[in-house]
Amino acid sequence: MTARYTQDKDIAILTVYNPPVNALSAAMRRDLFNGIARAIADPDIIGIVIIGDPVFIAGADIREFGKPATFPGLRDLYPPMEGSPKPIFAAISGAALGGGYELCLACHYRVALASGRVGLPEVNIGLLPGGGGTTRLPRLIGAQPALDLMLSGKHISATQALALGMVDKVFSEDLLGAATMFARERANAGGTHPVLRDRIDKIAGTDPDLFSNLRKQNAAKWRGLTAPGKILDCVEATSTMPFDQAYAFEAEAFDDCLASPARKALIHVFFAERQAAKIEGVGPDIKPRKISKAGVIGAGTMGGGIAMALANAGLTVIQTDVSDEALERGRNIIEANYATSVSRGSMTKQAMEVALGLISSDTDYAALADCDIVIEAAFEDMDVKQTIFRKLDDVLKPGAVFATNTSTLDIDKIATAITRPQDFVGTHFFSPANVMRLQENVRGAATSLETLATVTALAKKIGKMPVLAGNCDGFIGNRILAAYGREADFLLEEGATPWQIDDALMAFGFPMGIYRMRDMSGLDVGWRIRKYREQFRDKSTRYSPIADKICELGRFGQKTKAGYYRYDGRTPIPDPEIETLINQTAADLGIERVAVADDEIVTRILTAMVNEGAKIVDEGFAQRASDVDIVFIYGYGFPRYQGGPMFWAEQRGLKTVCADVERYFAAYGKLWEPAPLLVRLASSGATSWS
Ligand code: 3H9
Repeated sequence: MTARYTQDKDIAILTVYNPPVNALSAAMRRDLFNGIARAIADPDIIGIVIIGDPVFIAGADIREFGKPATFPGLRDLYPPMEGSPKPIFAAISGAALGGGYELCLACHYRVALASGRVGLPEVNIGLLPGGGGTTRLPRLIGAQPALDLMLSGKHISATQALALGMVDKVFSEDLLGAATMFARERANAGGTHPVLRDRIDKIAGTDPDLFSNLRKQNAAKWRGLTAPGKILDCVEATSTMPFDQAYAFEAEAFDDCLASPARKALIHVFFAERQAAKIEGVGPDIKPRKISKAGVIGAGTMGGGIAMALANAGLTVIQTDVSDEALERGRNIIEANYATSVSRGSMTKQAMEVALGLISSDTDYAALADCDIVIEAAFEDMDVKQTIFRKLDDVLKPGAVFATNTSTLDIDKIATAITRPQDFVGTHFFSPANVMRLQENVRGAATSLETLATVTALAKKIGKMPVLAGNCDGFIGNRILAAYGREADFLLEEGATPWQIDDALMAFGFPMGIYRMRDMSGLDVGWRIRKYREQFRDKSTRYSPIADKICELGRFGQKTKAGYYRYDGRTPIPDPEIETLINQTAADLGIERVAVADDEIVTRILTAMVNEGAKIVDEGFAQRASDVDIVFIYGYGFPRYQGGPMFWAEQRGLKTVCADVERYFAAYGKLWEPAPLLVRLASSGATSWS
């Protein structure tokens, strides 16, 4: 039974139970529908309380979208509730989200535990609150605040909801007892009970410009998305039409969202995010170690960002570096970064002071002795890192986690420096580490499951998205980025320009093209790495020298005011000098440059990413294809509404993608060797990676 019916004298109590989050599944809708009908029919009952614990209801069951509808749907359940002759009370503990809060709106009264939360987050999964949310919430709190909630998808606390009028009462304890008492009191008071469909006071006189202004302001932000614009349309309809007409309008708009490609992609991402944190072999028996004190080695940009991310989550942090001067420089940068956040209003002064108070520094490794984890973010050099870990091995307490932020080095080789490799792991953060949400955790040959569970839990604690990678060159993200960059560079030789490639990628939805990104992060670092790696490179494969030639001109990107583009401040300007350099390089290589279409650019780059991603999954360096999607969405700006490269491949058709890979392989050779997993799936007619 997903909605248990009990009675407290004259009050019927419906307790929902559908773990883990009380999603409104077909069974729960049916049980609620029947329970409400039973209570209405029982002459001894004067009021009905609906309660769920520890979550009220997290919304419609997302797994059911796209499947055939079953009666009663949410839109069949709510009108009879609203029309009930006996008052219905929602008693909210934990989250009342989406369809869960819409159920509350169809009740006559809403009460909550102080720890409760409410919200209409459908926009995050490409939908709109289609169970009456867009028609009833504006009637309760007005169009502007309702839009604020529905367009942001944010959850708010019970106290904030009380202030907005979204709940009628907040209790600090014994929700069931308090709600039942409140229900009895209101039911006995007689008279009519408030029904939102009848209210117009909050929507009367809504400024019609509100909608057109929001549409204009957000046009760029909402590119590729259906839901935000439809939410606006629905609230506009609510403000101008009778309830039933607006309710019907909402149903149609919901169906449009449901049918949109973005909805499919965003729901894929929703489940992929939750999968990413799961590690094969880590069950409830493997407990993460407690982390409350962390060390960070290196006070540079990366170390500083990591220290801030840790302190922001309330961890005590000790930073070390080779000298007091280096530590002081690092501290100044951290202070300046926090000051910027305060001046932008994204952090309070008080929160800044707390965070700064948690970060201390010391040049002596002995200060790290009782740290629960130490994250090394020093120079990318094997000897430097091994020396650091050797010293840490001498001082760190038993059970401490040794983590490296390396993005390019073999973590098993680094781990040979310590005597407890089971405690060693990669934690690859992305710059700026206090902002970017990806944390690629890298498993070494000896890393224990407990260590992996610990860094996964740490990522969640500090608000990062953990993804487990294996120890291959570039791990998941940079290995695929290399394939992406490689094909972009070849396209330059074959006829494209940096600005054409950037514009094509941005039209696909990337916030920035690859060349603007390279210019922004600086070209010299990659150049240095390429020079070091030249000794290991397979000389029989194609190599584009364009990036090296640009660096040889002293053009290192934005910081030298010239890279692939030249810069006026931070504005990139296409540079004929670079076009000449590209033309000359192509001529030297004997390549005849011809026009390349924008969609061929996007297809070739994404196909290269997918082929590499499939190899990574097949070789066991990623646990699942959807992890690759999460890495690219969280670490590299892949548009969320496109679902990630592996999802893109599923939508395009694995067979088509495989045929493209084979076509490129025939044309360009070795670097396009088809991924065996892709070939296997395409030839078996599979439509998905799993
Ligand atoms: C909607 O309501 C449409 C209506 O307006 C109109 C209809 C006509 N369904 O996040 P967690 C699973 S749209 C199915 O790790 P937490 C989740 O996949 C809905 N499953 O826990 C995971 O499964 P697994 C609008 C769901 O404590 C498990 O539950 N509502 C749903 O960190 C635990 O989830 C939303 O968008 C669902 N609705 O956070 C709310 N929700 O264990 C979506 C969760 O197999 N949910 N699961 O990996 C959330 O925001 C968070 O889950 C919540 C709990 C805050 C509730």
